[in-house]
Amino acid sequence: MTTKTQIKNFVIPEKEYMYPGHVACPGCGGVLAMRLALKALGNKTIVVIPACCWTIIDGPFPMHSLHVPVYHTAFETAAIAAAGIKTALEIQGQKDITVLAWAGDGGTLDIGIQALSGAAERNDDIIYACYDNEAYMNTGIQRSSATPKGAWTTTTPVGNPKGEPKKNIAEIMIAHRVPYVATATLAYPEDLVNKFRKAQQIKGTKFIHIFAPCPTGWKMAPELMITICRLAVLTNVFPLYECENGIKYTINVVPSKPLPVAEYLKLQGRFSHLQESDIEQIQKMVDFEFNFLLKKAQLLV
Ligand SMILES: Cc1ncc(C[n+]2csc(CCOP(=O)(O)OP(=O)(O)O)c2C)c(N)n1
Ligand code: SF4
Repeated sequence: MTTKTQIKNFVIPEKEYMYPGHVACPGCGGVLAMRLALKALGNKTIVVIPACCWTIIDGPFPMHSLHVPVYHTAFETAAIAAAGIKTALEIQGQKDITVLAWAGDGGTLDIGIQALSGAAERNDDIIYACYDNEAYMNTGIQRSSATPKGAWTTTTPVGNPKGEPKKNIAEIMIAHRVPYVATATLAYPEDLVNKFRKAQQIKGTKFIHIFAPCPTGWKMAPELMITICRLAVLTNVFPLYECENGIKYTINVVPSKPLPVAEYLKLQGRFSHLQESDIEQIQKMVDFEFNFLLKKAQLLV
């Protein structure tokens, strides 16, 4: 296992490929995620967006907030549409264009998973990024398979919160043995930019899972977005790591003394109904998953 906590002398690229004037809610994690991803990838990028908040955020046609071409596609088709575009570009001899599929957690972990799995099995040459806000936000905060156990959503109301744990999409993609899978979040922007740059250099299917809070759906103060991203990492709720070819793990941040999960939960109204015993149960689950990740990462030292 290798770990790294800092990327020395790394500067976030100044050039912007996203304009102000988009129509996201204040403090939307998905917006900063796209802004950073494009800073990493540059203007020779085509973005494929299925139905999700980003369909709206980009702006009503013919206006749009990105400085690169965008192809809007159906909810379940991000991976296959991106793969088709990449293949067509290659047939035309345009080999230097990155095709980025950019989908929410519903479009990835639920409805898009079969197209994504197909692309991964064929090792289609795309970057697939899932900005994960842990629910179907665009249609009104319904639970998805990325919603964590215990969270309030409009379909898992207080009194009947979600009983199932969050689906582990990074590990599902790692099991496909694709060349590159990584997790990222906005409180570690150098790490996020670095991972997109690395993915761009690798041929085949690359998958990046971005933890991207939604202040509206999480009932949290918009200005806490970065704080919550950092707490997710420092409590081990959302570990930052990479896996190459399904076997070589690198954990990017290993907190020497992880913070209690309660620190992360208490800032979000979607967890305000939880009892002490629920929080203890979540803490146990988080500890188990992080130890399991550490063990997997130690398998091939
Ligand atoms: C086949 C199909 N079913 C349902 C919808 C309605 N729909 C549009 S966006 C959306 C939610 C997307 O959720 P997610 O992928 O998590 O992205 P977010 O909105 O959270 O950014 C749904 C259910 C659709 N467009 N197509
Ligand atoms: S509902 Fe959430 S994910 Fe959608 S634009 Fe607003 S903050 Fe972003």
